[in-house]
Amino acid sequence: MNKILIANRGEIALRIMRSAKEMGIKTVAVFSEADRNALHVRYADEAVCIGSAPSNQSYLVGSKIINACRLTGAEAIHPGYGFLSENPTFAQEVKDAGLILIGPTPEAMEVMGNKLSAKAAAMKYNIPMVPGTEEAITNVEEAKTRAIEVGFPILIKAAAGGGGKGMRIVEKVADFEEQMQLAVSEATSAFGDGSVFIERYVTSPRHIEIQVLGDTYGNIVHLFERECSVQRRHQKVVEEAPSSVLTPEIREKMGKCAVDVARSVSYVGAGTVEFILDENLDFFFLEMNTRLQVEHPVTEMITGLDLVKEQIKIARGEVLSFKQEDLTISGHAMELRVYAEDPLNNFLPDIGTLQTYQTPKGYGVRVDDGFEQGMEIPIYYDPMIAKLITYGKDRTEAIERMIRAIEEYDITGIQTTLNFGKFVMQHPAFVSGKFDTHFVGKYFTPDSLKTANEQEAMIAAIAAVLLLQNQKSSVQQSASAATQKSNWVQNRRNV
Ligand code: MV4
Repeated sequence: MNKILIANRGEIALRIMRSAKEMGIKTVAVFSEADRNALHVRYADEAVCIGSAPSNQSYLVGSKIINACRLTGAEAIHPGYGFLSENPTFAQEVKDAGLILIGPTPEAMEVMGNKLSAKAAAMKYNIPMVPGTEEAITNVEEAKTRAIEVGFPILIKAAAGGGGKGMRIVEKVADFEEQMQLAVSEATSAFGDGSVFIERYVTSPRHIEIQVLGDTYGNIVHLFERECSVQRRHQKVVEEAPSSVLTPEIREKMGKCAVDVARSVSYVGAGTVEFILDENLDFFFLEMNTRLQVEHPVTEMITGLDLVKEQIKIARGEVLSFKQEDLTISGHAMELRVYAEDPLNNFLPDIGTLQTYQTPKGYGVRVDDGFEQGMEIPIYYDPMIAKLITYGKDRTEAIERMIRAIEEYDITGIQTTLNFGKFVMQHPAFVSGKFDTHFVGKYFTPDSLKTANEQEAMIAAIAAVLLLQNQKSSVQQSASAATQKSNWVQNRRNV
């Protein structure tokens, strides 16, 4: 493999190119007209424009990407995450064109792309699953009977859905019919497939996922878990590895289950098996994501592996160079997704120019981003600006380092979720490790950010007064120090 094309943009395109470069592999970028000056275009050895800004005219058009391979002689495609990464039709087209997709087979994507077929495949291995229906239900009366058997509250899920799309919680029998009809029509319009099924609703779960790697010889290992419970409307905000609640025993059991789920579709490449964990620490398989995930860096930090390199080696037909027993967890990693969104305004995307953009540096800090100072955040794509990742000897150090890194990060021109991230890192529930998927809804209001800012301002004011009292001989000087201090607080407000 001498040259690969990266069918993506932003931070993940750069992330992939960096590993390819270290392996001596040439890279080809594709870009839309909105990304002409983007960093991933400059970083690549070659770049091909594949269309106008909207992704359905560029990054989502498989034929344009395959043509760009022909044009440049790239032999393989890395799809990153999002866009075409989990599209079995594209995976098949790549194969048919005589190219290599750095990822799983179209068949594995197809099975795992539907929650019901994913559960059916996993069933062969006795994987724990939430009680519910094993097939799509269409008859409302029959569905209601099953719901009563399963027990309320229940969750109606769209088979074709994913990442929380097309889910409906039903608290009591009386609401069932209406909710089911809504779920079916929602699923039909969103996915062109109205199939829905029922599960008992686990009310306060933690969202824990296991990273797996499989080679083309049937060797499959897991790379431990990532805790992703801090999310807002199914958008993950903070991820960490390892999870603070898993015991070594549960970790081993969950890891084995994840490997079995992967085995059920002869999984090749990097994938993620998603579980929920209830208050009794019982876990249940939910779905499998057949791509490299956004939050993969936390796994890299605690295992010392480069997941992109592993993906490329697997695609080249190499045997995994380690066994399960060779893998251990070392230290703790945190990731904060930095979005161009305003936490004080219901997380509305905030577009504009990065007037100041200075990333944090130093020991244990990693920033995966795709922008630099002076660039504009395009409106056409995901509003994620960067991933701020910290690593420490333990969870406390990773958190302390994250707070330090957030304070060092300097972004002006747009509102970001950095201060929201600091709120999370300082929250007693997060610090103690006692939280679930309801963390944000339960604890966050815009006032929690204002309060933090006001407290900082108050401390600065008290410090200024003390300074004045203690330095009576140089009143003039102290007053100016107080002003400076309050300016400093002012400037920190949006950091
Ligand atoms: C669940 C669940 C509770 N019970 N299934 C969300 C993402 C998708 N992969 C599946 N998800 C969930 N499935 C059962 N049977 C809880 C979630 C869930 C969630 C649900 C509502 C609101 C926020 C959530 C955040 C994470 C997971």
